[in-house]
Amino acid sequence: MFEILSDKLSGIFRKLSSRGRLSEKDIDDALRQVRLALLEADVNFRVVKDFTPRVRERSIGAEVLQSLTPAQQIIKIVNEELTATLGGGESRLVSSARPPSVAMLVGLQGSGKTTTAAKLALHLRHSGQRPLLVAADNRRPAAIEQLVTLGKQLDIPVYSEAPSAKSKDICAHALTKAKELATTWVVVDTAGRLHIDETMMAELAEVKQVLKPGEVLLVVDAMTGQDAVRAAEEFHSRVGLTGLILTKMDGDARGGAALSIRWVSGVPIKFIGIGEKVDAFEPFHPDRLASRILGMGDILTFIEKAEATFDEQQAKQLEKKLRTASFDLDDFLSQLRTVKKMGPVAQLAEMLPGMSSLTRQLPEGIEEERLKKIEAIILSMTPEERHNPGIIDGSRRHRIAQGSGTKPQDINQLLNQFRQMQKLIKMGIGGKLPRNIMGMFK
Ligand SMILES: Nc1nc2c(ncn2[C@@H]2O[C@H](COP(=O)(O)OP(=O)(O)OP(=O)(O)O)[C@@H](O)[C@H]2O)c(=O)[nH]1
Ligand SMILES: [Mg+2]
Repeated sequence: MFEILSDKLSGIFRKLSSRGRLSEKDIDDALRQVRLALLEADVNFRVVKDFTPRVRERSIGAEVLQSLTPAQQIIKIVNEELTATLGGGESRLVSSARPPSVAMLVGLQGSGKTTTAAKLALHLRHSGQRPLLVAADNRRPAAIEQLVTLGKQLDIPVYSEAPSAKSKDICAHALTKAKELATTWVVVDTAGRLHIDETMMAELAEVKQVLKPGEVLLVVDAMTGQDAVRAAEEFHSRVGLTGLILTKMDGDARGGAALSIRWVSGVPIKFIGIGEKVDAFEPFHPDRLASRILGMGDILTFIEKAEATFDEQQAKQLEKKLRTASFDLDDFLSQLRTVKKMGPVAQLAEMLPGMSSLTRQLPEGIEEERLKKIEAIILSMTPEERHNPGIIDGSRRHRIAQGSGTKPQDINQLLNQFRQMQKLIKMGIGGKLPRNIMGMFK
């Protein structure tokens, strides 16, 4: 998601930064292109109509910072306004003073409610809470089964009843159960419909009255574009929402819905779903998404993930190496191994500056097979070669190929890839403009 928009915006800003002083016309030209890029990315026209004038006004106005070039100032403004459009700061779950806190998940059919209920419960448990899942979707027996199975997998209790039971009764009983089990959170999965209709809304209102939830979260499929935005407006006016969870943010939609939904509905995005697995779920950070879209990568999220996977010191070292772009093939290997531990290469690489364009060049299925080959090749090199791949000549290449059971072309390919990665990282972090940007948003 966001690749095309991100590429377009980086292109616009690169052109802008090649100029010294910027005239009003330069700014207007650039903003016209930004406007087009946003519209092409399916951003809601109301958002676009509001966004560019905001940026223009601040850009033309005398917001002069001595340390920045004019182009950098505009990028800074675009970044800030994009962050504001996405909601400004992080919007956390609100827990109630008297446990259990209740989160009721609502949404259209197939938006990801059941999966998200499990993801949210797991997230809560990771933050030290004791969640109870409730299967209040009695429209399909399979829905109950789906949640029960997920609960078993995660070892999180699920409250369910026979499909004949009424949703509001299930919910009332679930609250009693929660008290019995002394759980701190109750996460309720409700039934979805293909379309928003009266019966659905009436049912949700009934369930809401029983649960008195502190959080009513609309689960929306980010792949459905402006339909998702309309659903958010509608649900908010009919049921009253406290937050949004955008799912399928790992998809290849243009991302306009994700960019517009907060601004149009006025409801904060609290979490995003980024894959089918139960841990593919994170709190939403507007500032990080904004800088990711502007092609600055997302060092922060990356470091957070790295920290969760190994210890802080290792993560710091990795960050330093990435920042100074001084990493060699040994680091490349250990990074690939880490990436393997942390999740799909593509997903992670998107968070690194300049890396998303690299992963797009990689063939599908790089994960397992390629990683094994790369590992074998690097392990067949001497420490000196790993540190300084420049010394690898024809005869060394031959030796490494034999040692790793690969062909000399494979070695070349790897070295090219490695050099390209170094270059991209330099451009992304070590390069003049982006480095300033990184410093600017620290
Ligand atoms: N790629 C991706 N798939 C997701 C994500 N969240 C949910 N899905 C998939 O979306 C499909 C529908 O998910 P469900 O959780 O069953 O959706 P639901 O809203 O409960 O559906 P109904 O109960 O039928 O209304 C499943 O195949 C999920 O694996 C996500 O963040 N990324
Ligand atoms: Mg469901």
